[in-house]
Amino acid sequence: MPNDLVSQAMAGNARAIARLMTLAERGQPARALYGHAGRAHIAGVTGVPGSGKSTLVRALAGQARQRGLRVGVVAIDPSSPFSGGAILGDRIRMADLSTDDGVFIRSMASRGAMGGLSAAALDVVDVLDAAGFDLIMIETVGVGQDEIDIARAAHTVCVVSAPGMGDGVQAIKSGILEIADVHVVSKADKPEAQRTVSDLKEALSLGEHPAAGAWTPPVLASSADQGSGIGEVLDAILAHYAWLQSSAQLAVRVRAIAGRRLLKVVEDQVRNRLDLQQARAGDHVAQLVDRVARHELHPLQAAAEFLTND
Ligand SMILES: Nc1nc2c(ncn2[C@@H]2O[C@H](COP(=O)(O)OP(=O)(O)O)[C@@H](O)[C@H]2O)c(=O)[nH]1
Ligand SMILES: [Mg+2]
Repeated sequence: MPNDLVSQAMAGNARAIARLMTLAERGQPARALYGHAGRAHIAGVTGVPGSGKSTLVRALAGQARQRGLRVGVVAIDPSSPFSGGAILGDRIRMADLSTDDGVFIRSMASRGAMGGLSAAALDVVDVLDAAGFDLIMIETVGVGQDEIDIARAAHTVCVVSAPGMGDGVQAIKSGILEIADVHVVSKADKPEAQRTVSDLKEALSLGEHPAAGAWTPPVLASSADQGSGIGEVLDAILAHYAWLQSSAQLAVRVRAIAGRRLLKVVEDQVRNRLDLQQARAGDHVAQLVDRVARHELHPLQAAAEFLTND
């Protein structure tokens, strides 16, 4: 059955795509799908809540469609669902996006994903990837380890900073500045935007300088309200991917992402096994815990026993 769904999804069937996403969210990704994923360009869009991520992603999706790209969006931000409204200042309206089969938008709740949020989110992205979408954007807040892990699983990370959200640049405080391949100052129609651009550039100039031949993350300003700068942001996202490909860094990054993804799944599984079994008194894990508590076993010895015998 899942194999039928996979071939239907690969043929572009939206219901099959949605069904496979639901399975992925439940911690039951269709394994047959994975071998067909790995072709899309995945871009993470992150920043603090309210920084304008959803609005930017929507505008970028419209822009990418105009360029003929098939676009997938996975939004892990239940506070701003992708429904209704127009992309102000843009010729493409939301209604056009929602009836366009070259765009697939999925919102995911950030809580309740079985088997861990980041595993589920990446399995959902795989569905769009296998279904042949060219550019897949993941919107995720840049607060919390799970969310940051998801952003870092993208080939290109775009960090959004909004002007006028208190002093300084929020991305600096939340520690996500260094994962950016592209910086976007959103809401450039606001008078404080220029200040945010210069603060951000200053903060970046204080950090480590990219080595020769390395990618230098650009700082771009965009206004979804005025429709300005959106094309430039998309250009930068695509240029970053082109740079990854031409510099052979793509394989390096893909391997690093795969390693982190595997580690996360192993961690989730170990944690689940420990949790599940601790519920039952007297079982092997509970006994190991008791023996560690009584100082009969060092935690290293108990861990070795757990990993080999459980
Ligand atoms: N002035 C202005 N407001 C914007 C712009 N983009 C988004 N906003 C507003 O900022 C708020 C948060 O936007 P949203 O995209 O939901 O942010 P998210 O929480 O990061 O996804 C909303 O009230 C938007 O209308 C923009 O380009 N200019
Ligand atoms: Mg949002």
